[in-house]
Amino acid sequence: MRQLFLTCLLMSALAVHANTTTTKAIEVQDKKESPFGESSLIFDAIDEQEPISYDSGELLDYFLGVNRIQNGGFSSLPSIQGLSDDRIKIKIDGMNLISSCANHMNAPLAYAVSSNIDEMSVVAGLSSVSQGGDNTGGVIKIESSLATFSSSQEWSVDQRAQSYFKSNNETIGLNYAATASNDSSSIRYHGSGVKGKNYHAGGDFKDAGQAASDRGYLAGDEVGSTQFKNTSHQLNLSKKIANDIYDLQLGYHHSPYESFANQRMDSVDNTSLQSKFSITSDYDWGNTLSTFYIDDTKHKHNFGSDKQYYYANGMMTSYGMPMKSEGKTAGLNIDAQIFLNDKDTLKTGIELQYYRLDDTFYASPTDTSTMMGPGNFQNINNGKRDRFDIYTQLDRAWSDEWLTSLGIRYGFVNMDADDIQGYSTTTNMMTNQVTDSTAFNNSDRSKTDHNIDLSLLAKYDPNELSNIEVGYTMKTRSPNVYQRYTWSTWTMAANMNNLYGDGNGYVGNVNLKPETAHKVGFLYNLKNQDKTWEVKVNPYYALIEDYIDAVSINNSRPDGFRTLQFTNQDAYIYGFDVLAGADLISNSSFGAFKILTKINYQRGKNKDNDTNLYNLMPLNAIIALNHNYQRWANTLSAKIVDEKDRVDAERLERQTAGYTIFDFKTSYSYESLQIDAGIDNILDKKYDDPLGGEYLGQGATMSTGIQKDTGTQVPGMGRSFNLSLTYNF
Ligand SMILES: [Cu+2]
Repeated sequence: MRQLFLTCLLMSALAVHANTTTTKAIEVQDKKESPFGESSLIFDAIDEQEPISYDSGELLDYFLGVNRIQNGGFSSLPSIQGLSDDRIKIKIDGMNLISSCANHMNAPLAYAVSSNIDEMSVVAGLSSVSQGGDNTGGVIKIESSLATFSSSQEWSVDQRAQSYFKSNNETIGLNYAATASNDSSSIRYHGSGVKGKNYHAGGDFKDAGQAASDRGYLAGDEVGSTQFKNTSHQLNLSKKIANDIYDLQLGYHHSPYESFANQRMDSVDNTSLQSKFSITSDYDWGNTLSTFYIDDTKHKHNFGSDKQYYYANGMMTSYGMPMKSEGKTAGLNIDAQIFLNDKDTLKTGIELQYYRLDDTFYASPTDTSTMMGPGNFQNINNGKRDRFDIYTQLDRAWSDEWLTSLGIRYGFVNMDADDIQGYSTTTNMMTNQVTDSTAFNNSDRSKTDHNIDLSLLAKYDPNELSNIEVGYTMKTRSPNVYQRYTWSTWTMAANMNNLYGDGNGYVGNVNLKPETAHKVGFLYNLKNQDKTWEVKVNPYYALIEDYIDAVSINNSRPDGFRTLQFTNQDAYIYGFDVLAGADLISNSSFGAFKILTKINYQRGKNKDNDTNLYNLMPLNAIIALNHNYQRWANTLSAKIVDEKDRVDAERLERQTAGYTIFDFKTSYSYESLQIDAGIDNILDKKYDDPLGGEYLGQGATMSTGIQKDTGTQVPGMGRSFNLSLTYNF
């Protein structure tokens, strides 16, 4: 029901009101809605979710200012106004999850199952310090477990079962949710499973043939390494006692495989165990939310079924390249909102986070040389990133027209990593392992950052029909463990450390500093008298000091790719986002028609090396025509994307051509049954995905077996017929 998304986008303020009945937190926030808080969009658990989606990142496409970087089948990386990946804080049920993989295969959205999302909000413009620290790009909040209690002491049970099918990659998904509740207790379970094959582009983008010398056949339009399988279970036990709601959440996520078309390796087993305990308290004087969470992730990496597995090369013989990363995260957040008087709300809180990471490349048991043996290669040994944050923010309603929000946050980040070793401790063997590891082990790796965030926001609301929001924020983020502590300049090892999907190799830098984004923005909302049309315009400019970018340290690799090292440089990003909607026909005998548009433009430059920033979406627009008639809803939409000709020369980013794709969706509900159907990419357009990265989905991907000059961008998905059936009982 995409039309509901788009409608909500334009009615976000109204949507907040409309949903207050089910969500206590929103009810309170709504009394003093902060500037820029309005870019959020709320949708109800069952009625307004995207039914045919296994990647919750797809839901983000419809938020103002957001683009999605495809990353595997179900773990996409959001990009908000040009900043992406872990520059964005993604909070799922209050948990700040960290990706424990050298390619960010288990990015946080991998754990947010679309059918299990109650509420999603994006602060795309300027985020106040109370929204979260340790980010420079914005905040995405996902709630999957909002406790709902019935009005009587009698227990009642709600169940929902859904299945869906997507023709292009033969995806089959099933999910089931059950909630048993009375007026003070709630037990909720959600389980899901999804499995998809490789997807097909809108036409041939490479020659058909064997995926690799020891692998099967791929058609010319088949995008290698895009198959996936994922299961997830979540249980919530909630209890309301007086003014408090206690919630215990247990989650288990397991993916036996998820292949990556833009990485040299694939995920061959990812298991995450998550638990969370939260207390939400609501009083006359304000409210508090305390969340304690633990995440334990075990991730295995190897060559999936389309990448060469057997390497025999002189002395070196190896079967696969087993790698394992293990991440442990524990955190405590306490946030309070205190109504000081009718004008002032004080928001204050603390955040503690503990994180450990081990990332190991196992010795190849059949490798008799010292290239991939005899010992294990320690990519990260006991990496540490611990944080402590404290913030305070004052939101003040000066009058009915003026609202301001002033906040400051201090973040303490302590990072470290233990000594490492390569496969061999005695010989470089053309890999530089001994030289690099000795230099790393002799370096001072314990780093402490003191990060300051500021938010100064104002909203002028002269009448019901227009308002203006304006502000400045300073946001600081320390590097992640991979950016600071990966150490090997050896092409093969560096290739394995790639957070960007560009095919290059990356080397960490222990002397990296935190990056600080200074952003100014302006948001103008305008409606006409009878509210039949609405426009939102959001221009912005961000100057990022010590932007964590990379410079080439090896321009002469035989495959034409590069090996780069992380470094701090200065950068800026500017752009604008526009959202507009109008009722075309309100109430005819054929129903109501509405037109909606989202326009997104951004440019970014690295000032030090005078290149464009990597992975910025070119100018793009979505235009959608919605039709609603009784229980029937339809949307026909066009996504128009300009050519990408401003690219990052340092990373050899590819240019991509412009394209337009059309989608159609229809939804009909009858009693407890809901049927959704649609066609994605109706014209089966073949196009290069501007944010798709380098195609590494097949072949000898390990070292230098793929040539940059004969390569290509990962193409987008061709036509797909989709169907979903949802049954509520
Ligand atoms: Cu991985």
